[in-house]
Amino acid sequence: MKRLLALLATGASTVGLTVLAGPPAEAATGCAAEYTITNQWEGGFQAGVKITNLGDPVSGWTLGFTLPDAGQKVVQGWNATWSQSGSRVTAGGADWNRTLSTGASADLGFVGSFTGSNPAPTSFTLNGVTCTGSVTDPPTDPPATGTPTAVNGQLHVCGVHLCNQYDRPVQLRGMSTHGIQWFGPCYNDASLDALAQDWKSDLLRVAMYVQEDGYETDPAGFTARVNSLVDMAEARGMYAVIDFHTLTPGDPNHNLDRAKTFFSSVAARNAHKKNVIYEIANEPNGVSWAAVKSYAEQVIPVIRAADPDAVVIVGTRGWSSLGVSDGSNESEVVNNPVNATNIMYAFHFYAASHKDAYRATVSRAAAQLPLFVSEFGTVSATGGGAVDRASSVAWLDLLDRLKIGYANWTYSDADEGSAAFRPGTCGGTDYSSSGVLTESGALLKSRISTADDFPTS
Ligand code: IDC
Repeated sequence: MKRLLALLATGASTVGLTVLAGPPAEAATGCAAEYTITNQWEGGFQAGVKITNLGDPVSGWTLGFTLPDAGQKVVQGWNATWSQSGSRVTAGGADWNRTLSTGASADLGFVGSFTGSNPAPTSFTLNGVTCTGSVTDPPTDPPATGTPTAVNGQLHVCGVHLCNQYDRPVQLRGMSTHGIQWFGPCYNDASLDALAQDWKSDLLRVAMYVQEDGYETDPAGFTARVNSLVDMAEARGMYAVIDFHTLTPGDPNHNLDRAKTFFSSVAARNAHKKNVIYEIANEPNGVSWAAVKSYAEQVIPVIRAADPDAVVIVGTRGWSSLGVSDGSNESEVVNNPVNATNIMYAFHFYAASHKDAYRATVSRAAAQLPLFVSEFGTVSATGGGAVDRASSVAWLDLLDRLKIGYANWTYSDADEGSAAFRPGTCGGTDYSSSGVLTESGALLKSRISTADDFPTS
């Protein structure tokens, strides 16, 4: 699948539909549609449609458009219920995107076939009203002074929150890479531009696996790659979470020497930067909290010696569940915290697997411990399966309310439900159009790209 799409990823074109007249003054209806061909190959193509509601809020919608050539057919679509009758295509809003407030957008996509030519669709309608609106050009890039790092500067922990240079709590919202040993091609200038500018992401988490063909196979090479991603995030005003992605084996002490070597190097190299956060152990598992704490108390001083003021995130027992996935809870940390300052504790969840009991834990623990959700998925803990929309939204609402920062697994085109991009995306150059997003990607982009409200005094 991946290879096929990569081969076919040529000839992308964009057709923005902009029509002159607005809706009649008395009618509170209106819409704009943007159509993008993401990939095209002999007889087939993949396209995205972004619809924007320019009228009053709607609680349900049907998009219509006409495929001008008789040979054009929608084969399979996503993020809506698709059908075609003759040349007219209809897409009905799905459960999760059928409510559109004024100015809100939905990203849909489909794979189509064609026999002759493949012209852009015409006659877009939303709930029967012709889409005559034009979406104002995307806002110009925020000035350098307005990026997340420019506004917030060096971060530190204050009470249970992450605070900015004005000593005020901030919530950072962003994305995690997949394993950089596998998905290196996904992290380049174009994809990080999209992350910073289109997604308005505050952070990039750099997941450097230690095992599974990761760091242990080439320490110098992986250290260099991490540093270059830190620089790329910095250049775009994003924070970088350097994730020492221990997973199997679950005892971080197995990698203690490697951690000391790695962190002494990256901390010295990046000490003068303001955008770096260190995450010292992704997901301890099959190991006691005491063992994790002992590991943390040996690795943190190594970081502090080189980079005294950076925030450090400590993984927790039971795959960073604060112990819950091992039958425990946050009290083991509250009663026996890591002996260090300026640290946060990791909490990870996968929305289809971890629900109310885990949310209750976070609600309780957030009053006592500085928490950072350095990884979560919208799907099951396998990283695959369907997006659990209701649980994901409940989680994101909770994190927003508690001002807990997060990074979503993954900003990649892995062939699994947690990936933000459709397979094959990283073989091309388009990371921005609707057509490249998965359901999970569309959800996260819509959540992360809303305006930040970083306090500046
Ligand atoms: C998964 C990837 C999958 C890969 C596997 C390898 O999604 O493609 O084959 O790792 O170990 C985690 C881990 C994270 C997992 C993810 C999904 O931090 O490495 O990624 N997950 O299983 N914790 C809970 C879920």
